[in-house]
Amino acid sequence: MAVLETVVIAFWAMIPAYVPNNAAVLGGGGRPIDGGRTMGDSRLLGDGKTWRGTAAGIAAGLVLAGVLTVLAENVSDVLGFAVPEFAPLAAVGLAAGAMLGDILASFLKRRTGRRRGAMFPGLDQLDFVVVSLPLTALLAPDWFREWFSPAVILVIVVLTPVLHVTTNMIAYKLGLKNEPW
Ligand code: CTP
Ligand code: K
Ligand code: MG
Repeated sequence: MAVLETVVIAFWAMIPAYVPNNAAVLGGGGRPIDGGRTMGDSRLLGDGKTWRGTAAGIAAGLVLAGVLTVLAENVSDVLGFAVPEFAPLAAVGLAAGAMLGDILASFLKRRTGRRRGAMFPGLDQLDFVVVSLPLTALLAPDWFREWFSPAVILVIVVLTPVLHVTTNMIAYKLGLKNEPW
């Protein structure tokens, strides 16, 4: 498989997992998921993980998966190779998995003494990949096998931190996010 093809498929397939994080920033606020509960000296998750942000994130990921599915055939024609349409369960795995990964990361941050907004290099950039890929493999195994070759997964692991750092820096400069990570 050509390098460009691998990169395009990796990026396309991961859009429904990339968008939820940014949508959660825009849609966040209101009641925190942990309801203010603590574990030990720290909040269970913290005020940065809200029901509204999570719902906005998952909804945005599902909408994007739908839009890409409508576009897939035409884009494939133009590119000369196939990009994926999203099976419904694949879309759910990617979008919900991304939000779940982000929530689990906050749980780990609180357990390791990090306050809301503190950075955790590595985890911040890959938390949503670590959960969205296995969840998608579980919910839509055939779809996952068809599109997520080892090469595509490798590109995702390399490309995701770069994209994450870039988009969060932009969101910070625009005043949408409190920290640039
Ligand atoms: N957000 C939300 N719900 C989520 C994820 C994010 O409401 N499930 C919103 C919150 O307003 C959050 C912002 O998006 O402050 C930025 O997200 P993130 O960087 O993940 O949260 P932090 O505030 O940095 O908190 P944490 O330290 O727990 O990651
Ligand atoms: K995060
Ligand atoms: Mg943060």
